[in-house]
Amino acid sequence: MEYETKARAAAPDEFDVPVSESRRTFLKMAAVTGAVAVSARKALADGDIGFYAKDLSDEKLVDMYRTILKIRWHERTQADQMLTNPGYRGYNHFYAGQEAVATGVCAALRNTGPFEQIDLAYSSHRPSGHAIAKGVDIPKMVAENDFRATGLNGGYAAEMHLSDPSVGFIGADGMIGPSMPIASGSAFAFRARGSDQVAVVFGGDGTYATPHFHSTLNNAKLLDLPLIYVLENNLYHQYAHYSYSCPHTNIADAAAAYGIPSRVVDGQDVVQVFNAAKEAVDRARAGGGPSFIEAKTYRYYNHWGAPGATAGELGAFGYDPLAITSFRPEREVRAWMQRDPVDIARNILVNWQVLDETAAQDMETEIKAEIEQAFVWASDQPLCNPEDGLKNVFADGAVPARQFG
Ligand SMILES: Cc1ncc(C[n+]2csc(CCOP(=O)(O)OP(=O)(O)O)c2C)c(N)n1
Ligand SMILES: [Mg+2]
Repeated sequence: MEYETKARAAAPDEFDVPVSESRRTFLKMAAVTGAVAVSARKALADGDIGFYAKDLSDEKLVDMYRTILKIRWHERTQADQMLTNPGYRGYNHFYAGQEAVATGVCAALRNTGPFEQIDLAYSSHRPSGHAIAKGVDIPKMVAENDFRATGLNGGYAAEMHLSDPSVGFIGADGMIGPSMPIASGSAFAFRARGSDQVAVVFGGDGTYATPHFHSTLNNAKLLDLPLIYVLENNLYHQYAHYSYSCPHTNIADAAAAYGIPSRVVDGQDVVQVFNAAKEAVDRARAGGGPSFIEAKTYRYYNHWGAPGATAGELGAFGYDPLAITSFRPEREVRAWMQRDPVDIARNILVNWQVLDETAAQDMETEIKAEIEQAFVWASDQPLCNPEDGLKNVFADGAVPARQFG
């Protein structure tokens, strides 16, 4: 079939893994009979986007599902801590509901190896999902978010300044916009050095209204940078619908003004996100310049923290005391929760005979326990010293001038 030839021709060695004959036959038959998962059909129907996920090994697919579960249980466990443990200092801009975006994008990146070879991800003020998907050490991240000295960044960064260069997670950013030009700086360095690395930047629908959005896209195209802008459109910035600050229904339409190819994907479906990310990564590595991906998604909690949430339950409903009014209808939250990224990923893997329901359930139980253990470990760790707060802000001594070379 046409799409299969295309996908195979474009698949580099790292993804061109042997697929068991039975699953390959199953996928072919499923595609022919139309019985393939709805998401996969939609990805094909969307145009010429490659159906790359079908070429992934079972291990890689299961790994993606596990990543989604890790992000989900990190969010839920932390929300419960915030709701029930008065001694807990941590906070978060929760990512629950958006897990398939970070997972699908980072699954298409090179996340292990020497720093000079791995791809870099720049995050936003909502970083925990991006960090987990890029491969940070979860217990250390949990400790960091609670200002513990043994945390990822010594307890001085916490949620909005998390970073872990060892896995190419360059960092969260509390400001809306600046991470885009900084990420394009990395992409520029890759080009200047002749490296095939790729820089990805995650930003929300709110970034459209910043100057950084427009200048970054313009320069990325003019310089043909290996930059992928992943715009997570979760409909709201803080408490305002994105239509208040953006004239486009699909923000991806704005990329065309800068001559950048774009895709709009269902951000609840990890397969669709992966397919789009893989296409963009291939383009960037081959010197084809930047790409823009808009993932339609939704956050289950309120903008910040856990107001409106109940311990033990997923999501926050109704009035957010930090907002002036109830900014989104409860029915909208519940409708999006019907298209849950965890359920969608599990159903695809079960449909593809990669996992059965029991194995999927066991996996979830195991990951939930792992995350709980991470919080228990972190709660025993020493706190950082407030008097050392300015350490690591300025370099010690003189810094020699350096030219690119
Ligand atoms: C330059 C700047 N202006 C305002 C803020 C306050 N602020 C924090 S998050 C946010 C909304 C971001 O919305 P969006 O980009 O859609 O991301 P989401 O929170 O939906 O993930 C704003 C305005 C900020 N952090 N930085
Ligand atoms: Mg938003």
